[in-house]
Amino acid sequence: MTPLPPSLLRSEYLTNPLGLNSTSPRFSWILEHPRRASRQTAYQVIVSPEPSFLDKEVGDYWDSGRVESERTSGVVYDGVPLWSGKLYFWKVRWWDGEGKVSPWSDPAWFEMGLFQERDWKAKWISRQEAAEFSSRGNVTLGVLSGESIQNMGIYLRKEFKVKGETRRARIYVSGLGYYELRLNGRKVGDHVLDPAQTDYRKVALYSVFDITADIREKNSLAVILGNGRHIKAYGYGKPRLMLQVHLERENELIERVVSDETWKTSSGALLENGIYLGERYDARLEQDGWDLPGFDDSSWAGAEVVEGPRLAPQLIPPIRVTERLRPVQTWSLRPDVHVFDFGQNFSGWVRLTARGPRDREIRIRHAELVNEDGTLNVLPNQNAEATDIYLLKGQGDEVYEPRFTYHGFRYAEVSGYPGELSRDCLEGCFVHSDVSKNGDFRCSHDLLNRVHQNVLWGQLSNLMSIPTDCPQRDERQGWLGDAHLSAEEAIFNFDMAAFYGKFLEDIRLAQREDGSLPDTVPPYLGKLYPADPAWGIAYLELAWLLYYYYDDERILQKHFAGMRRYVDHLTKNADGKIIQKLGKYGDWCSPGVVAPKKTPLELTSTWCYYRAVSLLSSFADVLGRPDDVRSYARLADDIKTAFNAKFLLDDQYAAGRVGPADKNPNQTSNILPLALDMVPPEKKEIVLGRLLDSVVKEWDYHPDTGILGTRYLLDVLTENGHGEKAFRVATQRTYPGWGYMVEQGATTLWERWEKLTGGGMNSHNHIMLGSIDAWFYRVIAGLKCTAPGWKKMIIRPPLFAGLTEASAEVMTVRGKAGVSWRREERSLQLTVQVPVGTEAELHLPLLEEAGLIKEGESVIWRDGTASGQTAEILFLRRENEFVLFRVGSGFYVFRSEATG
Ligand code: RAM
Repeated sequence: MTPLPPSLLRSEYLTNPLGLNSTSPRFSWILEHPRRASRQTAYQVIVSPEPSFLDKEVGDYWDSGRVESERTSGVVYDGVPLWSGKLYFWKVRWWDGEGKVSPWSDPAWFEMGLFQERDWKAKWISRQEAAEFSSRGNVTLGVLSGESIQNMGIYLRKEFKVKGETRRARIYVSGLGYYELRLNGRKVGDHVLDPAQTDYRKVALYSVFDITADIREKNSLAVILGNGRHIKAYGYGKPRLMLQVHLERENELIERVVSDETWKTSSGALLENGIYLGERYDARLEQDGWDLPGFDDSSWAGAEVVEGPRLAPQLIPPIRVTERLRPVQTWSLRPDVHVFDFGQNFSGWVRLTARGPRDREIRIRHAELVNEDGTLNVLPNQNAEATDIYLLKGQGDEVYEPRFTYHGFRYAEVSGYPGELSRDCLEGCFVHSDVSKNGDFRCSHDLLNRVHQNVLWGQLSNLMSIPTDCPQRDERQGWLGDAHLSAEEAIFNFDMAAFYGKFLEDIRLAQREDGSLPDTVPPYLGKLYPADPAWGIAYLELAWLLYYYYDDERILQKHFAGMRRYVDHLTKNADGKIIQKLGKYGDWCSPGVVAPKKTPLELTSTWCYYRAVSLLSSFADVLGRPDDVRSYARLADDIKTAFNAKFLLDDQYAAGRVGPADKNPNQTSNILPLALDMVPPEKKEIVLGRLLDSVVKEWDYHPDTGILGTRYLLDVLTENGHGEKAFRVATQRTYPGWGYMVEQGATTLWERWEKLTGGGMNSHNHIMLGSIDAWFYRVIAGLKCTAPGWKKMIIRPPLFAGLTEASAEVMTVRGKAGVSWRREERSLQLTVQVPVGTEAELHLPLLEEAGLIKEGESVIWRDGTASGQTAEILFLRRENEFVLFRVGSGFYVFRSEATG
């Protein structure tokens, strides 16, 4: 049997990437083989700008030759230098364990970005403030204070002519804070809230669009700029644009159209825009045809050339409108005030269709909650006005969708609507970074399925080109704690490689000379240095997860120096190996409180210090730096000793250390050292016992944990033989717990365990308690990655009373890993999919001592011993009620039967 051609080819992270800037892009592919237990033993990659060369199997830019290697992801280009802006093709074939070679894959392609500074001929441009005043001076909406000028959309335009046929046309564009780009009257691409957020002092990201099909003889480029995060309050100036069009003719000559002082600028219908504020769009001020060739822009002012940051390509999935929701319920508060319930809390905006008299003003307010009388409860929005206003021009059906704002909401209140407001007039647009769905989970327990859905909605609502804490209030920042605590769950569900890769770069750019990091990245809030170690550790945790799940060593290489500087910064702040001063939030938001009352900040900070140093030591190991491995391992050991000496008192950690009255065991203080195996072996059972005292006796199977403890609670219970108890905690419907939120009508996860409807910290769409979802994949479905890049995995269906089936699927870097199991009274069926190159350890439950286990038709276990051995299914050992086998790649169907 010959291996199948590789499929799903990716260059760098993406299937069809435009604008790569790494001069050594990486290649990945997925393998399939009709035979079980297959693995790649060698590969060959060829690269050429000429597709016809690939047909002849010639890689004139790179021919890797036959490389003996199992690597199927992140293979680094090593050919002749690549050209800026050029298109390349590549393909790959592979050899299996028997030395048989596959056919070549279909070709894939990638295109380089403008990675040399001299490629950029365009200039950053904006609109002169003075002109803005004079042209808007007679608009009497009472909004022309200094701040509102900031809030006005900036309109820019430029026409150009093209002779002859264009073979290839590209636009490279960045507009800070946000832009909408139009070509010949139509929006280019489907990105919204572009570009991705960064610290604009240091870098701005550009997108690349293929516009070959849209080029005419006469063309007009039109751009609206919005504020986004590029605002004075954060130390940035007014919005600005950088744009470059490349046109390629038959004769290969490249012609450019660039942003410069010849562009024209004006204000327009977008009178106000702010992420928190919302928009005010006055359709009466639309200038017909402004985005078409031939428009008379003689009254428009010339653009002003301004300074701007360096550019880098945006390689993360763009923010898009990914789903359109219809209202599920609606009611009226007054004859012209209506509330719409979309049935789901989400991030985005409302698309409005209206027909009515000129001058009519329609207002849309957004809220996560409603009061008992049906009015909106906007308290969770805090200072975010979250109101979009549209003024009708009075010409037929008018459709309005905001551009430069977004809201976190389930309910929208519409006032001022002319005529009958039917449900068809409103659509909820779900807006977030459009990461591809990579995993799937389902089980027989409805409540857990609902929690899983809430996690998905919460996770996506908080992917806005950076991982945010919430989408509704005037915050929405890249809090590092929230980011790393939910990252493993995100990685199971979505392809996060590029997204977190970009965020790590944001973190790196935010690092100060002294190695410290801020709590939020990009550091818009400025003041948040140095981070609480439980937030700052995101730098290492995210790098670790990217390495572990995506086999991405380059991430470790790239950030090793920065991560080491962060660890050294922690060391500088340690006193006798204990970090006393850096903690600010610690085990944030445990039941009933925001700041931790039971878990000391020194404990969480020092624990993170230990964790960071241990991670750094293992990164050094991956990167082949033995001295660093040893020295950081030694340091980790010393921290552990100091940690135990300071916090392990009376057979438990930190009891009575915060409040003198609090002598009871505290969950998080005990969970954290157990999670990292820091507890001295002779004390482990006792400490675990104290944790169980709290979870079972004091809290009746509920968490008394904030975001740190929650991340590890279920895992610590499960890994120490109390999976059944963890399951009970996970399935509680009473306070505090995930099921309690569901019972209270939550459609996302909350920031607090409590149901809070007043002001203060009570977002109903936070993701920081979302780690439970990773536990669903690993424990409920029983699919666990145990070596970097899913080289190894363990499949182990749990035997929890009340759970009869579960399944999960994950698209790993090696291909699809899947498990599906179902338990009946006297049997358990388990189907397993193992990717090529992965080794799976299966834990098959024995339903009774004299049980029988079969794979397909062959018996592999009978009467207490392994039987019918095959090369594909290797018996390992028996562990209590589980029999362990090892299998290679392929699809398997097992059945465990009670025969007695
Ligand atoms: C809140 C955020 C976030 C948390 C910080 C410490 O403001 O919502 O979730 O990380 O506090």
